[in-house]
Amino acid sequence: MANVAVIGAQWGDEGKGKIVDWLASRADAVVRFQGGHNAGHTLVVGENVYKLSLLPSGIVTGTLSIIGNGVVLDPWALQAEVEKLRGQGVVITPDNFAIADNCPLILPFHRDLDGLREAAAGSGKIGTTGRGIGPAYEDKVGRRAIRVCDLAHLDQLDPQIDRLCAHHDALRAGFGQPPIDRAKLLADLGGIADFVLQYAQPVWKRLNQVRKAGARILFEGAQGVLLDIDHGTYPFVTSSNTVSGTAASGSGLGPSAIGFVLGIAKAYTTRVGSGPFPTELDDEIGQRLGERGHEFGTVTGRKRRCGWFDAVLVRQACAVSGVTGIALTKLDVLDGFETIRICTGYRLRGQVLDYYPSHAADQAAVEPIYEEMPGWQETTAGARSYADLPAQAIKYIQRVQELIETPIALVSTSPEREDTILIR
Ligand code: 2SA
Ligand code: MG
Repeated sequence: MANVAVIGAQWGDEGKGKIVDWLASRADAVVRFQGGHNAGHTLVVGENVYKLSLLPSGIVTGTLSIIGNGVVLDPWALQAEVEKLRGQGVVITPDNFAIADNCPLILPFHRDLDGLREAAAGSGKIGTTGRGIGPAYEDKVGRRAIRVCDLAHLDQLDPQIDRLCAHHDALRAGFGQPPIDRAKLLADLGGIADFVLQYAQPVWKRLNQVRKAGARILFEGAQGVLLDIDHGTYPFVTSSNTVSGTAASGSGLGPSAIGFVLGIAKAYTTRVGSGPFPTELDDEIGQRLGERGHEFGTVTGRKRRCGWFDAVLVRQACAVSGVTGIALTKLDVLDGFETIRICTGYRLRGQVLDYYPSHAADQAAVEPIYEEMPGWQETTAGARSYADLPAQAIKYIQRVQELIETPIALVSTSPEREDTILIR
């Protein structure tokens, strides 16, 4: 098996957790390379349900799990997640878990700022997860971040804290907030340092070593291509690059390490937070998709917006992310519909588009052009082979494949690990 990068091909929540878990059992190392604890990956293994937001999914199977430099790490959220999983019997030690020592930290004032900005934005809010992701990436790019390796040198942190305070105290004052409490920040960092440092190392080195030794590496993306800071529905995006290329820069392995890019797409579309969504259904069909698909955020419990499959968006996501094959998930949610629609193009001010334009106003204004197909009345839930699927479901999969110009490699028919159809 080649090294696989798994990325979301829509707005996140495509069911990456299940597919990553399925692949993790065949991998020797699993790496998170972007995002932070804004991700929500649900793994269902037999009777047990594991909800992960920061730890790589391989942790549940005991596979070497690595948080790469491209992630932003909230050390307190990490500690809470490690404790929660240990409570579920998961073993987490420096043998099976490592954190990049050049990974930037999410600090309490990042979370505050995320919340203050969203509250002040009113109807213009992004609908973030409120985890401080954006402000932490801003500090990384602004060269002010405190990184994991700094926790080993807290006595040398003064100049960095000066820079952070100069930047953040001004912002905080604008929201009527007191300046950062330096003593408390240092004490908090001192309190968490040992916990984080036991796992910290130059993971690029470990990854290159295991790669040379022939290990199969799985890169676990979070969110989805349409939330990518460059290619997504800007400004309604997350603050990292979610495309497959980030698997290289966010882990310390070059692009040659990625053999197969597996894009995950739901058989319909969902989105949480604000921003354009051409095929959104504000009617009882949307409601039905949400209920049947249990469309609520793993991390925040937010209700997800639902709509028909948008082949234009997924085709574009596959193109910009170099997707080799797609895993189509939650097919069973479409069971029992009289007819099913697929968006094949857009209409914008009298013109027909075969791609999603970049400008926010155009993204909001496009009207979907639909193709209609008969649905199927049989249940596909739990199907484990192509032969188990109704003819109309197979036609739907084949039509989607044609429209997205990318092979469908897997179809998932329930949250259960083994309810997966391998197509090629
Ligand atoms: P942020 O917090 O700065 O990354 O938010 C910016 C936008 O990115 C969206 N976003 C997500 N969309 C779907 N799923 C995400 N992860 C969790 C999950 C979400 C949850 O998998 O269930 O529990 O609500 C995720 N993370 C970020 C977010 O909605 C904003 O549109
Ligand atoms: Mg999710």
